[in-house]
Amino acid sequence: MPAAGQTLITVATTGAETSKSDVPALPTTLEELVETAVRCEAAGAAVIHVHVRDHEHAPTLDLARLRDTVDALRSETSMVVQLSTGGSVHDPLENRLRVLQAAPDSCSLTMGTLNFGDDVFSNPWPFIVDLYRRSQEAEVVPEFELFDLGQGASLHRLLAAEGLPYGGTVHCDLVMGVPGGMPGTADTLVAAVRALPEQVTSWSATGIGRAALPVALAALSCGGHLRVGMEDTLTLARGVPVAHNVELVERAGALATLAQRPPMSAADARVLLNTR
Ligand code: KMH
Ligand code: ZN
Repeated sequence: MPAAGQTLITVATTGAETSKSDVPALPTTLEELVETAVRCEAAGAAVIHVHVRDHEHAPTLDLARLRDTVDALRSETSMVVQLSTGGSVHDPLENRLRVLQAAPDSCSLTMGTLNFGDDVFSNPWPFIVDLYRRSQEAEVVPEFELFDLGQGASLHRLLAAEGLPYGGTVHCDLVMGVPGGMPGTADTLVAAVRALPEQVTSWSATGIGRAALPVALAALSCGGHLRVGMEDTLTLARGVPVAHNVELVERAGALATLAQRPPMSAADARVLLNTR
């Protein structure tokens, strides 16, 4: 079993929102993604949250690319491979359901619709239930993404109606600071953690942009785990761009170590999340 005093670090390397032309350091090719994964695992990341890009660096849910990505990450790292089912705000729901066919270890599963900057990130209830049932059938461990307090209430409803996920553990990630979602403050984090269903066995938190550090520090103080990466944060400080995802993982690892909860290995993350 992973020691209780260890921190799961997830790296969300790429996302779907930032363009390669704006941020050339964003890993968008398979080679860049694998290089990033190897360095981030060595720096303490145990889970990789993956969005795939096409040959023009645009977000895609192409199944062959997803499969190739899962295969490459499995062969070059030991990390838990988590595919995004959120995709981009423009992806049709049916394409997002198909992500499970790429057989990742884990998938993200967002617990409600929200304004997402100037866009809408659509997650209607029937889609959530459909995706959840498919994750149970496909034996893929979901990570429940909660962008606001109401989505925590929806998780209560889902677990009560549909039972536990594949593997029997329940892991959530609080995504804080999206314009349209809950703010990235310590007060909000404490309220969100208090409102989690009793079935939750572990949780992490993510602060978008400027919320990255306050959320990481609050999460560590409350016994939570961390998600960091260029999907969520493109600067280390005002005017200091992130040159490589590993910088964010190293910073998270240093904070966790300072808090006397050093990063856990990928093997321990597999036990914590009960992935295959
Ligand atoms: N790209 C956002 C619309 C997830 O990966 O599941 C959704 C997102 C969440 O990134
Ligand atoms: Zn994502």
